[in-house]
Amino acid sequence: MAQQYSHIVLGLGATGLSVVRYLCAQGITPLVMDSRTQPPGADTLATEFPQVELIAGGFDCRYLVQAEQIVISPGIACETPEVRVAFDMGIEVIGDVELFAREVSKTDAKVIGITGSNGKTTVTTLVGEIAEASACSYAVGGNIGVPALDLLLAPKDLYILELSSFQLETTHSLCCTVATCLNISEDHMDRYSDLESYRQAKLKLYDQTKMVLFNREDPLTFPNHPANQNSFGLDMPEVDAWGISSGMLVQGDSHIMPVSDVALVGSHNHANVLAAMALTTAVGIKREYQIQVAKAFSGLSHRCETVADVDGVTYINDSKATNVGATVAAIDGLNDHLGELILIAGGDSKGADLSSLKPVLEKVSQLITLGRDGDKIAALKPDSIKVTTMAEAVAAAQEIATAGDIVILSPACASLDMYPNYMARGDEFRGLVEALNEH
Ligand code: UMA
Ligand code: ADP
Repeated sequence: MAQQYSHIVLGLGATGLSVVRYLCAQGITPLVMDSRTQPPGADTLATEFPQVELIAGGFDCRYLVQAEQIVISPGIACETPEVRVAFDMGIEVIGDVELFAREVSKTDAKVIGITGSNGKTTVTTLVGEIAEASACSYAVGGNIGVPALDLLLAPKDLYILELSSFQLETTHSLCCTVATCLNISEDHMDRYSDLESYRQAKLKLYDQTKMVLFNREDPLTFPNHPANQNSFGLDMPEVDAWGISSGMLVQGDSHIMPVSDVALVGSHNHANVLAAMALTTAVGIKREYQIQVAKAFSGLSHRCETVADVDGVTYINDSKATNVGATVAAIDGLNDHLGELILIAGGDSKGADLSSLKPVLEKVSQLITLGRDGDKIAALKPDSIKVTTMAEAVAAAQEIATAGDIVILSPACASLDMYPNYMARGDEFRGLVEALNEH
C-alpha cells in the first residue's frame, strides 16, 4: 500500500464532496472511497481536487483500519461490514453534520434542528421563510439539499438544519438552540431492525439541544428524559405550548391568527405551521413575521399539490409521500371533501409494514396500484385496479372520476423502482394530467 491516510471520506455524493472541500480547506488531504463504480461526485472531484485520490467500486479495508477519522455519508449504513470493522477497532466514524457541529460550536451562531418522519422539508422551508421575512442572517441546509458543511462557506448567525435519521446516527455534538422531532412513523425499515431503533436515531437530536419541541399528539416524539421542553399539537394547549383553540392558532391563551388564514391546506400542515412558529419564537423571531409567512406560504411541489382541475375533477400530486405516514396524513387531510377519492399508490415500500394503510383506505372509493410493492397495497382493499405504468394509472383514474371527485397520487412508497426520484414520478403524473386537459 503506497500511502497511509489519516482521514477517509466514505461516499462521493453531495455530502462526500462537501467533506472533501472542508478537509482540504483545513490542509488535510483525505482518501475518498465509494462503493459505486461511478460515484456522482467523481468529475467534480477530479476537476476541483485533483490531489485527492478516489477508490470507486468498493471500500478497501486496508485503508480504513489505518485511519484516524472516517467521515461517512448518510447513504451508507453504519452496519456495512467494512465500516463495522473500523467502529469495532475504535476508529472515529462520524458524519458531515458532526464536523459542522464542531465548527459551529466555536462561534456564537444559533442552530435550529428539525427531524421527523414527515414534514421536515415543509417545516424547514417555513422556518427559512420566517427567518427571511425577519431579515436575520441565516442559512438553510442538511437533508433538505445543501450539505451542512457548505453552509459554513458564508458564515451566518442562524443555521436551520433538516436532519435525517441517517445523519443523526453519526452526529453527537450539535448544540441546537431548539430542536424538534415532528412525528415518527415507519420509514427506512430497510436500514433499521425495528421502529424503535429508527426512533432512537431520531431522538438523538434531543440530547443535542437546549430546548426540545415535541408533538403532543405523537407519543413517539416525547423526550426520553426530562428536558427544557415545549410542545405543539392540534388540540388546545396548556401554558406556553402551541395549539389550536376555537379555530385560532394559539400559544397558551394568546391568539395568533385564524386557522382559515393559513395558506397551507390539511391539518398536518397546520401542525407544521405551529412547529415553525414555535421554533422561530425560540430563537427570538417576532410573531409578525410568522403570521406573514403562514398567510403566504402555500406549499412545496409534490406535497399534496393541486396540479389541475380536469372536467371538475381535482388532481393532486403527493409524490413525496414516500412512506405510509405521509399517505395517511394526506387522506386524513381530505376529510372534509364530499366527492369520491381515487388513490394512486405503490412503489418501493423500503421494507415497511403497509398494513397500517388499511384504515385510511376505507375513505378511498377506488384504489389504483403500481410499482414493486403495488400488489401488497392492492391486497388491503377489495376491487383494486392494478396497473404497470403511471399513464395507465392516470387513464384508469380519469375513466372512473366524475365532477367533484379527487384523484390523488400519494404512493406511500419510494419511487426508485420506477423513477430516478420522487420528483420525476410527480412530474410524470403532472404531465399526464395536464395532457388530459388538452383533449
Ligand atoms: N451510495 C452507495 N455507495 C456509496 C455511497 C452512497 O451506494 O459509497 C448510495 C446510497 O445508498 C444512496 C445514494 O448513493 O442511495 C446517495 O447517498 P449519499 O450519501 O452519497 O447521498 P448525498 O448525495 O450525499 O445526499 C445526502 C442525502 N442522501 C441520503 O441520505 C441518501 C440527501 O438527502 C441530502 O440532501 C444530502 O446528503 C445533503 O445533506 C436525500 C434523501 O433522500 C434528499 N434523504 C433521505 C430522506 O429524506 O428520506 C434520508
Ligand atoms: P420530509 O422532508 O420529512 O419528507 P415533506 O415536507 O417533504 O417531509 O413532506 C413529505 C410528505 O409528508 C408529503 O407527502 C407531505 O404531504 C407529508 N407531510 C407533510 N407534513 C406532514 C406531517 N406533519 N405529518 C404527516 N405527513 C406530512
